Amino acid sequence: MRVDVLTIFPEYLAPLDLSLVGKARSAGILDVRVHDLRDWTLDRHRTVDDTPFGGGAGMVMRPDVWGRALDEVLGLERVVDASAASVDPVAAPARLLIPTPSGTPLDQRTAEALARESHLVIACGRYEGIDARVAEHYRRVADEHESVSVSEFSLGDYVLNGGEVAALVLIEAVARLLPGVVGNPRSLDEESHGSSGLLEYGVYTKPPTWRGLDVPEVLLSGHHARIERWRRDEALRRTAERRPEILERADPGAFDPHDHDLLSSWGWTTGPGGPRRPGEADQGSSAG
Ligand code: JEE
Repeated sequence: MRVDVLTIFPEYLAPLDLSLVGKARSAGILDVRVHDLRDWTLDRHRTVDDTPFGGGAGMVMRPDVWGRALDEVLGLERVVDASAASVDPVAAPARLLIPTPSGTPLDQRTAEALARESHLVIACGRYEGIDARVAEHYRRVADEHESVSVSEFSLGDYVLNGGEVAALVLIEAVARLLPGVVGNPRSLDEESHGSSGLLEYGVYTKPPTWRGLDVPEVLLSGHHARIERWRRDEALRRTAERRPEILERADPGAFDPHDHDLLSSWGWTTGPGGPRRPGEADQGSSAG
């Protein structure tokens, strides 16, 4: 997989040389190239930003600089040449990914989809973000040529100073899914089979007693079925406490009778519509 990152702070991406991502890169599974956006400026001061139309605080990144950079990195100059010569577009479409606080939250499903792509381009903005016409333009290019697709994504509901951390997060989430990257090939399999969308149960190792805290006895018992049930209970308990919306959106058929008993003991109601948390008014689906 090829990943291009465009940023005014290339050194911010230095962690990509380390650990898992670094190994994937040396193994030739992942080819990450970090580009300095200022290489596509034309003025003596290498300007990438300007004041916002309509007023307001801060600066906005200019679309002309981003356009020159993205056309080149997305290989769009080549695509125009190809269509002029009536030759089939060359490679699979590149995916243009734009981190922004107003994007769709990144999730595992998206990471899995991106891991099947051959070329990602991540456009890291700074200041108050990138002129909105950049995403709009490349969406139009996508509609006309199918040589690119555009996704604006977010890491969550908090404000960062730029898209670089989001690029690091996205690359790590995707890189660990690439075939041949994870040392233990069973671990990804267990990841997709084990969870069922619930939060993970707690994990323990030696010593069996540490600072007065014991590893749950069932985990030392060697009784496989009881261990599996305990882990399921723990996953349910954590999910109910920390992320109740996950249980409420889950497939109602995903819960066994023991799950129902547990949820009831915590004050949840379990009906044909799936689990409902305690103290929540019925949101109802009928118009009345
Ligand atoms: C990309 C620039 C900084 C700061 C103003 C803030 C007003 C942009 N989950 C995520 N949080 N933040 C980002 C992210 C931040 C970025 C850029 C991603 C490029 N910035 C910036 C302030 C503002 N707005 C929200 O309320 C409205 C805009 C991100 C991701 N991914």
